Amino acid sequence: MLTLSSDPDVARQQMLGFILYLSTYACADGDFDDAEREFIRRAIRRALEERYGELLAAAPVELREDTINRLQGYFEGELDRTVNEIEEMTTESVAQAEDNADFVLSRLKVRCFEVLQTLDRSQQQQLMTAAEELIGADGHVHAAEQALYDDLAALLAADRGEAAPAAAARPPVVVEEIMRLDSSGRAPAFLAPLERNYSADRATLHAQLEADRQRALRVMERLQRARDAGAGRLAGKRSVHELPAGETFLDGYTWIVRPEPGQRYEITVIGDLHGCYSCLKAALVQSRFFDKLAAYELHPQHLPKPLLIFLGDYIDRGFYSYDGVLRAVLETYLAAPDHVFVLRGNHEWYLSRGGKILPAVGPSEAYTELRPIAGDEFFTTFHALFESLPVTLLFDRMCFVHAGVPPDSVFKEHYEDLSSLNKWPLRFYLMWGDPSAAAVIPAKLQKTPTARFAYGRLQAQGFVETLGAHTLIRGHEVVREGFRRNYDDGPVLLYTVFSAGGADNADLPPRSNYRRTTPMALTVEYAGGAAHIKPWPIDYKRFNDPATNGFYATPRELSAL
Ligand SMILES: [Mn+2]
Repeated sequence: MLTLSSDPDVARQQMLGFILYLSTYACADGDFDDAEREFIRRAIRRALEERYGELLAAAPVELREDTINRLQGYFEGELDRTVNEIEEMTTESVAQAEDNADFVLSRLKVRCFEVLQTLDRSQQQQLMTAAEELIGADGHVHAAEQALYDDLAALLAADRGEAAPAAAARPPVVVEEIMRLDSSGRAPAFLAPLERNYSADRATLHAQLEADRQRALRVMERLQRARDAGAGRLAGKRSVHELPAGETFLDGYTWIVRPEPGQRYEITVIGDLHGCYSCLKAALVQSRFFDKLAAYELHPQHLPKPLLIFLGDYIDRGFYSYDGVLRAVLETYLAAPDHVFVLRGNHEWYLSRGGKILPAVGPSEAYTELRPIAGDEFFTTFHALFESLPVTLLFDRMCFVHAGVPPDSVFKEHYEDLSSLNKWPLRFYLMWGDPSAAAVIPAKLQKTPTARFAYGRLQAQGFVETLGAHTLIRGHEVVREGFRRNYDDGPVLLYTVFSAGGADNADLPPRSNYRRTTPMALTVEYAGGAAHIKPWPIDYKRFNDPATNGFYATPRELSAL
C-alpha cells in the first residue's frame, strides 16, 4: 500500500501524512470505530514491515522485530493524537447559519489535500486506494466518507492542471532538431527476394501464402524461446531499477533491456507502417541499421550497440500489408532477433469465433483482401502470431508501446507490479489510448463506446513513474508532422512517431487521409542514462520505383483496396 522513502526524514513525514489522511477518513462518518483503528494499525504495520524488512534484511530477526515494534508504538501514539485533534475540531465555534459538520469536513478536506500535495503522483494514488479500502473497513460506506473521497479526487484532478512541472527535474532526454538522412545506402540483401506481390495464379499464390505462414511460425518459435528463458522474471518487481543491469529478456509480453554499464546504444524507432512498404524500406536504408550492426559485431567495444524497435500497426490502410510490411518486418526480426523488437499494434488483432478468424478492427483492408483467397490455416496462424507479439519494451527508463497508458480504472484494478503489464486488459489498452492536452481525463470520459480513449498528462506521468521510467515513446496516432512532442516539459516525457503516409506516396490509396502526414522515424542515441532523440523524415519517394522496389516492378494482381 504505502511505499516509504529510503530517506528516513521523508519516510517519517510520509507516515505522519498517511496517518492524518487515513484518520480523517475514519472520522468523516462522525465516529472512529475499532474496525477503522485496526485497519490503520495494520496499514502502518505493513508499511513498516516492507521498509525495514528490506533495510534490515541482514540484521538478526529480533533486532528487526524490535525496531518495527518501537516505530509502530510511536506512530500509534501519533494516530491517537491526530484523532483527538480531529474530535476537538467538532467543538469549535462556527459562524451562524453554518453547520459545524460541514466546517469540520471542509477543514479536513484541505488538510488531506495538503498531505496529497507533498506526494508524487504514484504515492497519491496509493493514498487514494488506501482511503477507498478504509471507507469499506467498517462494513458499510458512509455518505460523508464517500463525499470526502469524491471531493478529494476531484480536487486532485483539478489541481493537477496547476502542478508546476517546471519545478521537477527534467529527465536527461533531449529532442534534437529534425535531421536529414540520405537514402542512397544499401538495402539489406534479404529484402529484394521478398518484394513479390501476391499472385493471381492460384499455385503461385498458395506457395506465397504458405511461405508467409511458415515465416510467422518461425517468429513465434523464436519468441517462445525468449519467453521460456525470461518467464516469471518480472513477478514482484515494482520498478525497472530492480532488474539487473546488462540483461535483455522477454517475460510474457514485456521486453526488458537493461543497458550494459558503459555501453552506448543507437536505437532506431519506427512507428506505424500500415502497409507502406516504401516507408519501411526507406527507414531501413536511411538508418543503416544492418550496416551498423555488422560494424558493431566486429568492434563491439568501440561502437554503439544498434537496436531497432517497431511500434506496431504493420497492416491495413496501405497497399502492402501481408506481402509487404509484415513479411519484411518479420524477416528483419529473424535476421537479428537479439537487436530487433517487434511490438504489437491495435491492428494486429483478430478474434476467433467458432473456428473462424474475424477481424476486430475496422476497416481491415488486409483481411478483406486476403479472406477470399487465403485459407483458415493462414489466418489461424497470423491470429496466433498477433496474439504472441510483445506489447511493451522497457529500455532503461524509456517505455516503448504502440499507444500509451491504460485508463485509470483498468490500471487500478489490474496493476500490481511489472508483471501486470502482461495481463490482457492492460495489454489491450496499451494499444488504444491517445494523449490529451488536459492534465487529467476524468474516469467518466475514459469510458467510451469504442476502444479508443484519452489520457491526460498526469495519468501518463502516474503510469510511467510507476514502472520506474520517465519517457514514453508511442505511435498509433496519425500526427501530421510525423513526430510530436506531446509532453515535453515535465518530469515525464511522451512523444508520438508515425512512419506511414506521404502526400505523394504511391503505397497509399489516392484518397487516403494518411497522405496528409509526413512519415518520420527516430534515432535515439543513448549513453549513461541520457538520451538524444533525433527525428528524421522517411524518404519513401525513392522507393516508389521499380528500380529500387520489386513491388513496383509488376502491377498488383490482387486489388481490393
Ligand atoms: Mn494504432
